[in-house]
Amino acid sequence: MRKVQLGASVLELVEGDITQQDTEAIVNAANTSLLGGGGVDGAIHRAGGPQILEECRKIGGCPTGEARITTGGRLRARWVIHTVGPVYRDGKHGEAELLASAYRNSLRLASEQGIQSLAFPSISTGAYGYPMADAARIALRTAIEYLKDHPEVTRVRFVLFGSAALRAYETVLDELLPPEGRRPA
Ligand code: AR6
Repeated sequence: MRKVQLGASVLELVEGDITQQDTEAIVNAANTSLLGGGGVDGAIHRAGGPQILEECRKIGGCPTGEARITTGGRLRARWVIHTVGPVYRDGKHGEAELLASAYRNSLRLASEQGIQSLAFPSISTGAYGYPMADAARIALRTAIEYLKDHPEVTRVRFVLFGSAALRAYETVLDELLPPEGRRPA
């Protein structure tokens, strides 16, 4: 668990289940069809109920690196931001830029919709095979950069599945923002 203050905003790392978060929005690690799948995607549709899928059908898909929004159905979160991370091949097929875009476009959508708090899973690090430490670096760097210029987003939480994932994100955060000189939230 880590909590750091970045200007007017808070960045949090927690271990847990994305479907249980009380942020205004949660982010789904979807695929380009937006029609559901396993992992985070399956868990969100199961917990949120059929309304989310119905809205996704109307949207009609989402290219890799972009993001779309639906309501949260029965979830605690009012909104679900669906984004599509890259399938990891060898790191030489634009994966890093696409993963950064997935985070950035999700954050932009939150700003546009007046959503102040959102929770991300670790996009692309399950079925899509992105190495955890590399993905954590991109996720955290992109969120920190965004929050510098966007005080309207007051809370970004990364919800990591399992203690190994949490540790990977904590290690990267400590590299990017060394604890000495950091302002505790
Ligand atoms: N809460 C938080 N994190 C979770 C949860 C959960 N409930 N369940 C799994 N994780 P994945 P991807 C972690 O596979 O790699 C789907 O079929 C998991 O340990 O959900 O972007 C979609 O439809 C991993 O670290 O997403 C796509 O086809 C991370 O979340 C494809 O998988 C992401 O794992 C997307 O693959």
